Amino acid sequence: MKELILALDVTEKEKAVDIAKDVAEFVDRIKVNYPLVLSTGIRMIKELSAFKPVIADFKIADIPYTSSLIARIAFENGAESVIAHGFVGSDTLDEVCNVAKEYGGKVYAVTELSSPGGKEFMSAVSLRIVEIARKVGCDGLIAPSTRIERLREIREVAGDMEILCPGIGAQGGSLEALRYADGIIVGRGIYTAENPGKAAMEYRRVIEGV
Ligand code: NUP
Repeated sequence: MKELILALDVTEKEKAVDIAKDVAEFVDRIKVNYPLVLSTGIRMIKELSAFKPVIADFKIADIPYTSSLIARIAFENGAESVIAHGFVGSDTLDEVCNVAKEYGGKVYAVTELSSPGGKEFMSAVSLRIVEIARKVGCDGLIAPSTRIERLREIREVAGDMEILCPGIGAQGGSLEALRYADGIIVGRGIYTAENPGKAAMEYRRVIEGV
C-alpha cells in the first residue's frame, strides 16, 4: 500500500494538533519541518507522535559531527525518521545513518528539490546522490513529483529503496508520481483546505485506487 504523509507546515501549536487529529485516520505519517518546530519547539515531535509516526524534515546539511547532533536531537525527541540533504556527501549521510541505527530510526536523503530551483544545481548530481545514499544505507529518498521523467530515472537507480514524493498539489506535482513512489507528501493541499480531514480522506481514496 502506498503511503500518504502530511507535511504539517503550520506555525501554531493548537492548529497543528487540531489538524493532526482531523487527518490521523487518513494519513500514515506526519512530517514536521522548521516552520512548526521553530515556532512551537522541538517537543512538538513527541506531541504529534501520539497521532502518527513523525518524520523530522530538518534537511540536515552540515559537517558529519554537527549533522549527527541534529539527528540525535530529532530522535531523542521522538522522531521516527529524519530527512538529510544528499548533496552533503557520503560522510555526513553515513554519520546520520549511524545515529538513526542507535534509535531504530530511518534516514531519507533529498535527491533534488521539487521546486524549479532544484533543476539549477541539484539535477546535475541527483542520480549520483541516489547511489551514495544507497551505498551508505539510507532507508529512502525524497524525490520530486514535479519532474516525473527524473523521478522515473531516480527509481531505476534506487532499486527497492523507499521513495517519498513531495510537490503534489500546491507545487503542481502530479499524482502520476505514484507509479514510481512508495508514498506522497502533501502539505498545503491538506492543511489549507477548509476541511483538512476531508482533503486527507480524498487523497487517501486516490491512493487506494492506484
Ligand atoms: O524536494 C522537496 N520538496 C518539498 O516540498 C523536499 C521537501 N522536503 N519538501 C517539503 O515537502 C517541503 O519543505 C514541505 O514541507 C513539503 C511540501 O509541502 P506542500 O508544497 O505540499 O505544501
